[in-house]
Amino acid sequence: MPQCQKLQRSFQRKQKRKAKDQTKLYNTFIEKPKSLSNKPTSSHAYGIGIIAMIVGVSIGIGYYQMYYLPESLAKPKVSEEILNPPDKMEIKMIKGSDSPEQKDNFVPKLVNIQLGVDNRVIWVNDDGTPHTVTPDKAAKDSYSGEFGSSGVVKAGEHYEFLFTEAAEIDYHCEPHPWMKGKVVVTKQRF
Ligand SMILES: [Cu+2]
Repeated sequence: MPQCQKLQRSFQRKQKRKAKDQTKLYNTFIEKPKSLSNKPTSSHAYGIGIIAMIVGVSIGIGYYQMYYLPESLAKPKVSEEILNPPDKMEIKMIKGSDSPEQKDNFVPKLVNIQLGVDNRVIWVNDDGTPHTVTPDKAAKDSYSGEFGSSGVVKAGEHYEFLFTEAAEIDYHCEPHPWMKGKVVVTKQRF
């Protein structure tokens, strides 16, 4: 009989263990939906990521539109009569300008021009040597940009600049610093 009891107890222990294992197994199945229900938190984090990205992109676009675009594209509104003045001013780099002995080079040396009248200025190289039109100190027109020839103006060629605002510019020729001139731009007098 005690043998029988022993067997019974061992059987009961086994049964208990089995039940325990089953609940464990059951719990892992129960756990699964739990871990699935964790998904919303991860998709929540995903959502935050997307929002952060959208905010970042719109800040970028805002910056582009507010600061970058106006810098690069916005040209000031210039009246039609200034964009297409009826007259132009011609300045000649006369023959022999490359000689420091020669008094005249940029002719006329001083020009007074008026916006809406003759604010288009053309430097014509009538000399046999290349020259430049270089401002003594950097000068910029808000519409036309930096003033001055980029590189040399070869013999027979010209440099043109449209002034759209009042300015006073002293300029010279880079290879021949004795060649000097001045442009004074004023608003139209009525
Ligand atoms: Cu020169």
